[in-house]
Amino acid sequence: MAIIAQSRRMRRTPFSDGVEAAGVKGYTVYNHMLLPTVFDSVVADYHHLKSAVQVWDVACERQVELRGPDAARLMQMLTPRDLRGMLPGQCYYVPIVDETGGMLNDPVALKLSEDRWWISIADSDLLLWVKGLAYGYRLDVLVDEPDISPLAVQGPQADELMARVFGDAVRNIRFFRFGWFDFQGVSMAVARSGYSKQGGFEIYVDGTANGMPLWHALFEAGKDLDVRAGCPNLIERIEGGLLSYGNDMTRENTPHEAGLGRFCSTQTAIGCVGRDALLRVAKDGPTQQIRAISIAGDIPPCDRTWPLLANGKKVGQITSAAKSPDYGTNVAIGMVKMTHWDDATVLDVETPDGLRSATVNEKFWI
Ligand code: THG
Repeated sequence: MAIIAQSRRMRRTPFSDGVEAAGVKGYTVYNHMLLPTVFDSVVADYHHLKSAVQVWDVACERQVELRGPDAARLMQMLTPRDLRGMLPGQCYYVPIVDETGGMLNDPVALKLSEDRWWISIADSDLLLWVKGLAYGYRLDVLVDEPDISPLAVQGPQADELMARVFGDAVRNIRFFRFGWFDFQGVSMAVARSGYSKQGGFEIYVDGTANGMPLWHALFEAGKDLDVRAGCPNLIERIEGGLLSYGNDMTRENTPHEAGLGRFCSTQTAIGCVGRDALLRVAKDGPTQQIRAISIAGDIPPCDRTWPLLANGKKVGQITSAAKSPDYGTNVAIGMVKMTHWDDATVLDVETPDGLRSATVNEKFWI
């Protein structure tokens, strides 16, 4: 592919200078912002992520902030996950749906207080939908995108590196919880979360100007830990079953089809705009659903959907795929019709390079 042009619409991040100095080799665009995809090679990055610690510029995980007396009400309008038990300091993975039950995003929500929330969004313009609801329902809430940029620290040595910069108390942060930690006089939310299964943290860096000082502090503190710049890794996230909105599911899919039924409590999520639609489809259950799939042989990069076939008839599609060094096969994510979604079902997949054998392989994600 030819080089993609740089411009203001493709926003840089507070960490872009550090990312470039670290030798970034590829980018994607996510929420109209640069997101690194490779530093050394995807395979070398993968092995390093699983054995050391990486600092990731995930500023493209933009925050939609809700502030005001109606913030909690608006938040519940967005998601079929029941938020009544959620406490300040918690993060929830929340499917966001429209009035048809179609997925608009799959963010992490942070409850800062009853009347202040951050929605850490995946790649869709959720701000517009949220602003529209707030305006249309005349809610008493401010909706905007604050100058907050997540920086992830991921990998087996993440606790050690974070403790050196923020103090030993970060070790006590529990999974999907956050606390407030000081960096050079600025208080920042630090959560135990991140788009990998290797463990780690996300620092919600407050203020563009604080980005590079924190970047440098992490690299200075982690020299002997072999800390490197990294990024969400395609292979590792497929192995771990972490979904990518826009790739693995879109507005065409319900949360149940996306395998996110466990994050829905539609019956009690009173006020969710997609509630009626989801109650209807949740009753019988989905007729297609996301599955882990292994693919034999050599495959090209997956830059489009690949049809899944049974006896030549389409029964689904592959939405993400990559060769896994540790699993010794190509790992993939696909949407499969219920007639063919049972574990160990063997199908054909039509890649741009020809037919390959594909097997539904539930054990990847267990
Ligand atoms: N962190 C933050 N914001 C984000 C992401 C993130 N915004 C964009 C994108 N990632 C949103 N998508 C996901 C997908 C998966 C997870 C988080 C965000 C995730 N899932 C865990 C899992 O499935 O194992 C845990 C879910 C749970 O148990 O609650 O972490 O990564 N800030």
